[in-house]
Amino acid sequence: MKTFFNHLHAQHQGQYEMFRGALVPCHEVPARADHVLAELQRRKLGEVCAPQAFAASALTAIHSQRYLGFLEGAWSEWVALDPANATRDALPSVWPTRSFRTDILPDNFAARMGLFSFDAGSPLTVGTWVAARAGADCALSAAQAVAAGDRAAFVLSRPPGHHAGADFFGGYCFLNNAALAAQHLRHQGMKRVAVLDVDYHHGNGTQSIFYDRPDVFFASIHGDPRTEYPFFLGHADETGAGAGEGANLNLPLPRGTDYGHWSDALEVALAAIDRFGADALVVSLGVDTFGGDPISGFTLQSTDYLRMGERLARVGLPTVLVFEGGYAVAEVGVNAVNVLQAFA
Ligand code: OKP
Ligand code: ZN
Repeated sequence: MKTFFNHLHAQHQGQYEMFRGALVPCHEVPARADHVLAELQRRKLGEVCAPQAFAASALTAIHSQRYLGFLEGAWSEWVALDPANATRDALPSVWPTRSFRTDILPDNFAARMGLFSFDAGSPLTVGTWVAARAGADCALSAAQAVAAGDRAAFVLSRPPGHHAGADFFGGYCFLNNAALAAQHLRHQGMKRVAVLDVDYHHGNGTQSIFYDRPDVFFASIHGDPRTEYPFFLGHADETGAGAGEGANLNLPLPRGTDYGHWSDALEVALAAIDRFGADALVVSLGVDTFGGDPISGFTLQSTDYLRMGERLARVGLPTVLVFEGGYAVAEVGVNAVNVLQAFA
């Protein structure tokens, strides 16, 4: 299995995120991807490939033009406000909630940060655009390889993507790599694509992007949003809208869930994907379901990721696996690569 990787991921290096009234060090750090890469190389699993450079049209297939324009220019705007900002991360602090207008783009930079985001935990830094753009190229390149006949490909990118919507960032995510891969598979002729999100957190961005579409099925197994981030989406009664009715499946589980119960939900998701009749599969592969994860609540063990990979391979579909969460930094390489090794 090829891995698509670009060292530019490390250009996105947030310093702090807002947590309980304080700025605390970021969980989403460059070392995460470096550990996965090192473990892949240690086990000599497949070839590590640089991505192709895709045109902007591949991004506008998923994200709005005004959001992409904002993201690309955000750092220069931030520094133009005050040269001292060059040493600080940009974080939003004001949002247009219910009753506010989002159709008029404010001139004020802080206002636009809020318009295009949903939390204060996702710092925008000098290298955010470059890293996210290179990550998107990794996702598109993996989809390209799979559309051309590869059995599977792995996207080793950061920042992660599944919380990012058509026109917003949040949850450490800026460009939705899984959605870009799914859309590219569609563009390359796959008629029906399923996205399976196994990250601990509900993939609200991916769900919202495909919610009214009948050609992309979204299934997610995650911590119950009543108690877990991102809180405001991911309930079991969200089944799709309009032409997409029936093409969305959420399987929220309580904190403390172990692999035995988690894998029961996986069987439910895979049966639904089978009924949908997908031609290809995109897996949002977060390994923050690990018992040692510092921000999550399931109790999967490292060997469970071998069982997960083996089961995903048995689906038998051409598959793009996209790296998402996983914040137990010392274990993230072993856990992610266990999935890949068992899959292969
Ligand atoms: C991103 B991905 C923890 C607050 C939660 C956001 C979590 C984003 C997870 N102190 N912050 O789904 O792994
Ligand atoms: Zn997560």
